[in-house]
Amino acid sequence: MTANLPLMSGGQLVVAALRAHRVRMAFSVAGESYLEVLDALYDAPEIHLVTCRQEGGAAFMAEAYGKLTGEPGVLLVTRGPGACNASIGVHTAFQDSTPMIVLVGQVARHQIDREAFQEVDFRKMYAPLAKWVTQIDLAERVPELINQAFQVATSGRPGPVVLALPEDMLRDRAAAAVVGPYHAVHAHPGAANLAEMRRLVAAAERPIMLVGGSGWSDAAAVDIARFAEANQLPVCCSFRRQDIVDNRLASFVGDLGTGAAPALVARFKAADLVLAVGARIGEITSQSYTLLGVPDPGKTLIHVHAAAEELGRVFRPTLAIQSGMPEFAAAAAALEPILAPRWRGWREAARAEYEAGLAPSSFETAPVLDLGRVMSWLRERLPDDAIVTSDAGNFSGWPNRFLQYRRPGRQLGPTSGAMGYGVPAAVAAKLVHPERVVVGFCGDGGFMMTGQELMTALGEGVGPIILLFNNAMYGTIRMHQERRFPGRVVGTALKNPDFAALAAAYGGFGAVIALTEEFAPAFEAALASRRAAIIELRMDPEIITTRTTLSALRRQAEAASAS
Ligand SMILES: Cc1ncc(C[n+]2csc(CCOP(=O)(O)OP(=O)(O)O)c2C)c(N)n1
Ligand SMILES: [Mg+2]
Repeated sequence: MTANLPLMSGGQLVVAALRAHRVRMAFSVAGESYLEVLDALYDAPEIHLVTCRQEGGAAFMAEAYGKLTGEPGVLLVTRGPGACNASIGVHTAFQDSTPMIVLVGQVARHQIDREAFQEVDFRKMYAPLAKWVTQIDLAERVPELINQAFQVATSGRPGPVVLALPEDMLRDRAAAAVVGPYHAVHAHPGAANLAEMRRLVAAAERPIMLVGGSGWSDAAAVDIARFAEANQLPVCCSFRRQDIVDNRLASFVGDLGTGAAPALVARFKAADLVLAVGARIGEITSQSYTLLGVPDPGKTLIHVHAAAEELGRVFRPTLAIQSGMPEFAAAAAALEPILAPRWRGWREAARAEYEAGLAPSSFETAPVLDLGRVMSWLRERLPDDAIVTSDAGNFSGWPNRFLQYRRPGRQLGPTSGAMGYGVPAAVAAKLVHPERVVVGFCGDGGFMMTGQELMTALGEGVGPIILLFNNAMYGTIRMHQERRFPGRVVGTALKNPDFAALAAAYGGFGAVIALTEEFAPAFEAALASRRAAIIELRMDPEIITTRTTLSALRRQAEAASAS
């Protein structure tokens, strides 16, 4: 079978397999452990190799690539140190159900288990962080195992797959047939499932849909919205999955993230039926498992998920449907709508609450930089296909509450809550779609974790715009401190560099704004510069969330401890 095949090195076989699986872009920090792969990439100009500055940033870029395109993000890193740095992005891909392929250099096979230079047993290290980990010990098995990696990463519930590549295996030569491209495998909903779902929904008084998770194509997003609209069902979305249903539709009623609107939380609790599609209904979305009982949800739960293992894992559903999102959404859109549903008023009230929440909250002292007004301006200004990325932190409440997401625009945020995501994700998004507006939201804390990847954007000639919310603190943790230990601030205050000067030092565009009316011109100038940009928003540090202040939290905590 291999008689007519050319002899190739293990490294060449790796790159041939990536080509066969139609990989167009890969993110890397170089290492001597995988020189053969790098050298083979020299001869594969159709794979755009992005040279990053730290593996954590590179891994976030690969994760964001996977989230954005639905195709696995490919990451190349060196053994111990590279793999350790990369682990935050692998964990994020795991929690966020994002397809990803991680190629890690490894020590030579005959040195394994001596604790050779930078040696790590990746099967052990990545066991709880990845969907699958293996080591390719024979060059002739490279095509087989890379094919398996792509299948596993993309099928069912997507996730990261780690492949360790011993350096001497990469030098071995073998003749092996390269296979590809992969075909992701997803279940379809059965006719009986759909009929039962329709029957349960029709019997409800106060139903609510929850959409979330990964695997949503633009077409699936359109289909699920069509189903919701046809049946007048209110739809909310899970944490950082706000781009599945067009937020401007009458069906959309808000998001169940960290800053979920209290009215939506109350409404979800009052619902008698939940139709959860794609969401795992994790800790954040379920508001620390308070929205549904565990394991008995206490109401009718129809749970649709791509992975059989997720169904009945935490909540025991009335009806479980294993299905991919496009497959389910198309089938749901084709169902006969439920006519004159009883819940029309319920849906309208939920929508009215969501719309009321778009009006900025008022604070005791009106801030000179009114972030609610800034976000309202941005909501109107951003094109339909804009890509918004987000880091983790309290500042993310501003875009989450006030922007309106829709396809083909996207929201790319770490449901893992990993700080450092915002900049690398914006760089990756701009590399994939250089023609689109890409805006990355970061706090001052998160920015300083991976902000150097802005240089990667400048090196590549692409210009994401970073909105840096500077409150000179790890604000989220300060908020928790004020609630639990009022007035006792420790470990959360930050001294920061001059961010606009930092942007300029990289060769990018930098601006600082302190007043509401300065934002629009700064944003337009950043766009016009076409360079990677930082717009620092000098926040009033008192304003700790979109709804409350630090002093108010402290007063509440002190009053609670006094009573
Ligand atoms: C990598 C990582 N480290 C630590 C945390 C814990 N953490 C969550 S939010 C936060 C502070 C975020 O600060 P900043 O980026 O300035 O945003 P802010 O909350 O001030 O808006 C921290 C330390 C985390 N989520 N991720
Ligand atoms: Mg901060």
